[in-house]
Amino acid sequence: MALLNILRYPDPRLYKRAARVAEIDEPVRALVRDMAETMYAAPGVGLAATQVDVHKRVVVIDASETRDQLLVLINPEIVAREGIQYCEEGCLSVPGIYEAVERAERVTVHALGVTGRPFTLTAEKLLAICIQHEMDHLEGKVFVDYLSRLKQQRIKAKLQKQLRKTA
Ligand code: GNR
Ligand code: NI
Repeated sequence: MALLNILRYPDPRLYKRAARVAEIDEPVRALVRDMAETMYAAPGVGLAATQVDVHKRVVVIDASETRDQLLVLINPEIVAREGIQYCEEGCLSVPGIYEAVERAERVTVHALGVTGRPFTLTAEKLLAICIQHEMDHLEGKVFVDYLSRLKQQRIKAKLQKQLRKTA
């Protein structure tokens, strides 16, 4: 097991589109294990492979309060969306920034689990938000991209300042 390095906004690698997983082999299973470990350690509610510079359609999520409900989504597709909700979102790639984003209230997602078994899940509340947030990462999209250009500039400046302090 290993903790993976999480890319930080505005790293250009966060803008790469992830490719579908052709086969769930041992390297993919190892990636899932390392991503789960990295998400729990962060701690975060979800993590997309894009954030650890692996451009494959792999997501891990745990939106439970007890942190024992790991959800693995490989090649996820949203097949239905309904309603609107707003949430103050954060992102492990954009540390310390929280901004309201509009999302669908309910989504139905079709994906493969880590064993390769296909499943369909309908989610709402935080889980629905997280599924949409992680699937955006796979498309090379970060929640900051939904904000005004002024806010995007301010966030970039703030993160650059943080980076200089820790360098
Ligand atoms: O840990 C996370 N919390 C969170 C809170 C509100 C909306 C979305 C998220 S996802 C985020 C982890 C992350 O960056 N996943 O890509
Ligand atoms: Ni994120």
